[in-house]
Amino acid sequence: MARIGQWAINSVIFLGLLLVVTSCNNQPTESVSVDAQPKSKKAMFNSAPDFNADTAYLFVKQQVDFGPRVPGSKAHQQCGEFIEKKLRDYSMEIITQRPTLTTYDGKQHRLYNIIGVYKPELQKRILLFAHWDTRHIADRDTKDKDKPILGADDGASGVGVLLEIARQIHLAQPELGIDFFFTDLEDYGQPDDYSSQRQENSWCLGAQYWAANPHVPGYKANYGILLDMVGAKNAVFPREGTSLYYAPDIVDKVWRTAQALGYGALFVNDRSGNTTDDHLYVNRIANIPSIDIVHMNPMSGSYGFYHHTHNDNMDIIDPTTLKAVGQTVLQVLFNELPPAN
Ligand code: AHN
Ligand code: ZN
Repeated sequence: MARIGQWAINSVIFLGLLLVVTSCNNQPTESVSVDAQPKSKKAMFNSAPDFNADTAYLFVKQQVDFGPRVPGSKAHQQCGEFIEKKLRDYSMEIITQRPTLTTYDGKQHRLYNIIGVYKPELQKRILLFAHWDTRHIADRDTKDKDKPILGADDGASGVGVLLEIARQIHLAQPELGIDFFFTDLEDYGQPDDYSSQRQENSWCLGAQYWAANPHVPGYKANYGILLDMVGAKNAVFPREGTSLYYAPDIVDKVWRTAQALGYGALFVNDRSGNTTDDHLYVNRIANIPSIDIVHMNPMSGSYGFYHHTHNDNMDIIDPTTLKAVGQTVLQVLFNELPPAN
């Protein structure tokens, strides 16, 4: 009896609340017209720090100055130490992964994955990643096809943007978990004209390893954002197919943010085909919904003219592009914080 009595009281309270809620909603003309008004940037966004494109550009140049960062080379080792040093400067916890892996050509390479962890104690986490190794051959060039490329865009640009974001995060100290993952052995994939049997999974070895062996057992992030070739002059970033398949809402969030910031000329609504990039394995193996901001021609489906050629040097890097990408990602991060009104 007492139970039923309590139930009746609860029901009355519940119905009462329902009435209050309904009656609040029953002032449609006013509330709808307020909601329908275009939201200003201030209303939509928390304030985010100003991404410094000159610093990001310097970080790109500093990597390129080491020379091609081909796994196993001295420049590769030096660049890995450079990334670790920066993360240490920004007080990140650093974890490296260094198993020996076999590439498509039968060679053994010691992987050098680098993860910088910001606020490891927080549950809510965003994963930011970019590959830092550069391709061992210029297989899309017409000359010196067997020589390694500088990878100013394909490698250094994504890392440069992430390091500048890490610097800004260290300065602003937002209450949000962020993992900066610098993947290795992304670009040592099998060339198109390679004689032996086609190996679909010969690319992205560092990301594949991490996805199966995360730096923290049972690691989870709310979502991931991959940056690949984010520094070229006149870059365009279509909504990429693999990203749309696994994480359409994240694509939407990031592209809308970019467009609201005024970067709609770069972050276009056109879709591209599916790319095999580090995010594929983070989605498929680690089950973390992840997107790729990657410079591709949405019509032809091809990457920039410089892709995997010796033209991928500092001449094609434009700080304007680094700014658009870096500011967008910073804004997305700060929008994850409670509104600061
Ligand atoms: C392939 O070329 C198979 N995937 C593109 C991933 C990549 C290479 N991104 C930069 N370089
Ligand atoms: Zn590449």
